[in-house]
Amino acid sequence: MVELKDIAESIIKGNAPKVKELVKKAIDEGQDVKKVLNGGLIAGMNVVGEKFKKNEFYVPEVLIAARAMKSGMEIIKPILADKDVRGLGTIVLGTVRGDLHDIGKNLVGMMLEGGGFEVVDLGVDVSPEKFVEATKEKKAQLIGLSALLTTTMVSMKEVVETVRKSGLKDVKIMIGGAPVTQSYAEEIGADGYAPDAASAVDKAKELVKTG
Ligand code: B1M
Repeated sequence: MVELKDIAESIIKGNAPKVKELVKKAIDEGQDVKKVLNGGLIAGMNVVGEKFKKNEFYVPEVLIAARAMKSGMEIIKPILADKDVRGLGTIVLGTVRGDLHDIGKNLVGMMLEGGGFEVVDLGVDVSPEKFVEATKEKKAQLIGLSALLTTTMVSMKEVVETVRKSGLKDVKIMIGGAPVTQSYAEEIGADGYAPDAASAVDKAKELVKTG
């Protein structure tokens, strides 16, 4: 029987082939997919995040761990889709104009997908108009904005204003990123804020429910 802590450990070590092997084995053994996701992949990634915060890990380790997580997600995603635990809603996600940081945004996207959302990732340096366009085209219920620079946080305000003016009425906007806070979300009229990728999934679920 595969131990979920071994999957987490392989994520922390950034061992993508091992993660893939263990996840596949756990699923073949009949272990619950959501438990493998939460207790293995996400648990491992949470430790990586903590280590990064404490300066025990640097960017290369985070990237390697994220790649290992992705290799596990590749196995889990189609099963989650089969089980119809996806379909919670569609979220258009991107890093705002002027900002090229995407590691955190990518993690948020992966967690949201794992949590049951359809994610339309627009990448980095995304203009307010592009967010509006994609939201209309994909009929998304949510927009997720990421910013890592104090100088690009203002772009979030522009997105909120452009979305509100665009006629998109029931779309909720969630924001996040290292310099972003709950009070900033309130200040610019965003509907929600999440401090990390795991909370982003909870917040997205909450926003879709109240929508
Ligand atoms: Co840049 N950078 N960087 N950088 N960089 C920071 C952010 C900085 C704090 C470093 C420092 O000075 N100490 C600083 C910002 C200072 C400030 O504004 N207060 C900074 C700077 C100044 C810059 C440049 C201006 C440097 C220069 O060129 N002079 C430049 C700007 C380029 C640009 O964007 N226009 C720049 C460039 C870069 C690289 C390209 C080299 C690289 C980015 C590579 C990439 O992303 N592909 C980079 C990196 C890697 C960093 C640091 C080291 C790490 C950021 C990261 O990936 N964190 C960062 C310093 C640091 O944070 N210690 C730094 C890991 C990631 C998992 O965390 O992104 O916070 P994070 O995401 C978290 C949460 O914030 C949250 O969930 C994630 C997972 O838990 N979250 C959301 C994020 N988005 C969310 C969205 C949500 C909800 C939650 O809802 C939608």
